[in-house]
Amino acid sequence: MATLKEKFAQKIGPMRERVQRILKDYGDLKISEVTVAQAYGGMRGVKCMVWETSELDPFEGIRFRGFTIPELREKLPKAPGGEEPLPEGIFYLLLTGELPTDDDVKMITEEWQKRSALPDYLFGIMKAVPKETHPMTQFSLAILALQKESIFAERYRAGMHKLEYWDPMFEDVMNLLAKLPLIAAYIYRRTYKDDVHIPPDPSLDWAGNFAHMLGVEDPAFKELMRLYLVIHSDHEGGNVSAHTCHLVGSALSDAYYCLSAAINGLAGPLHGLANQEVLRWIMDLMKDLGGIPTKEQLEKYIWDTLNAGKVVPGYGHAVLRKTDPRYLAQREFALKYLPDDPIFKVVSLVYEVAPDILMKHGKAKNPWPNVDAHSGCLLYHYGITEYDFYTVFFGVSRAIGVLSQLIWSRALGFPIERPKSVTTDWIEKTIETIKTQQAAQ
Ligand code: CMX
Repeated sequence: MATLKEKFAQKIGPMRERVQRILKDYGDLKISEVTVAQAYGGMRGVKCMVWETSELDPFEGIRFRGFTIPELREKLPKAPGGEEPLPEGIFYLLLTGELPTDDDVKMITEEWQKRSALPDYLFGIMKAVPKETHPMTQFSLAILALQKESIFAERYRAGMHKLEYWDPMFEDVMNLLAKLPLIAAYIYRRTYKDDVHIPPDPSLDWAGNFAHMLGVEDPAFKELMRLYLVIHSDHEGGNVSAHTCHLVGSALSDAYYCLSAAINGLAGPLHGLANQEVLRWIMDLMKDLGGIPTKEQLEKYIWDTLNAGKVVPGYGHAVLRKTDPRYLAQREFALKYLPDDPIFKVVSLVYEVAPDILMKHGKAKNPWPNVDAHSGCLLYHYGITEYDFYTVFFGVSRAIGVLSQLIWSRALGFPIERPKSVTTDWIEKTIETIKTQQAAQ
């Protein structure tokens, strides 16, 4: 049976030819135009990047290599006795475009176990960081500290042909993904559990072992981890973490630099950090209102949030225009495993009340919940009550998507990214020139 690397290598040649043919025959075809509002407004909707691993439709939500989340939950291999898909499977799918077999997934689990040991010097570096440092900062630092392990950087220094770039990138990505659950669990236990650590269990899959090392042994939490780490893995290329990874990688920075940078972007409250903000907002709300609120109380609370010039965390999206299917998958999980959880009840009540209010408020283009509106309540239910850690889960998962694309970007020889920026002076002059031309017609 072909290994994942052999399987991937077979895909490179035909894909390179496909892209070269498109560029030769249609390189000048326009697929997007940019308005002044887009230049000032975060480049929303400008099609100017290629991302192979997933695609986001505003109304349908995410498809991973063409598969929706319900399809993945059905078709990807599961742990023995489990019902949720294994993250090893989504990595295989994102990288190769094909659904893996049970054996393919088992091979990745074994491979990641072999590569998972953390070097001693990393613990020395981590111990020097104050425990109160935000877990996302610790996570980014740890990834960056491992950069000296980069095989890509070493081979580049030694002199490597461009066509080989993907090979050491693949090795770096495998090594890094293998280590992320250990790094994350180490940060969690060091920060919140008196620095008492739990050794990995080699009989478990990647996500199950992560749950075990965190110290939560409930089998349902292992299932949650599998689902969570699959659904957060990729959300096409334009979001801050994915685009950051892509941009940094385009300078031929190795996977350690790229992922550390992506994690820094994910740590923003308008992106991944929203998951901790949601739980903080809900806990404050329950404290202020003395438990599960009535609809009227909640409506007032949401209006108060908006009138204070703050966002309702977990709601809205730059691309989506309906409820995020990642929210719905987590809601389904909650309905099955924790229907009576009080925080889940509040999350459900917010879902009933907030969209109408956001529509009346009239600002957010999308009044529906995103992935972050739900994840915290599930983690809290299983005892992960430290919200500041929540975005680290997102980061472990997001690494799967952005690093799969990074290997493809090197395999396809994507060049350094360098869009053109303009000044407000230039925009004003351009407006004047266009107005003069129009008047002369
Ligand atoms: N609550 C209040 N106001 C909101 C809002 C929300 N949830 N979502 C958008 N708005 C506001 C924006 O702040 C903006 O206001 P201004 O015109 O005063 O600047 C206006 O509505 C228009 O924004 P938009 O075009 O609808 O949204 P953007 O594409 O600019 O931003 C996002 C998208 C996600 C940053 C925004 O909806 C938001 O801040 N949501 C809350 C934070 C959040 O949940 N982020 C997580 C997103 C998912 C992820 O990446 O993890």
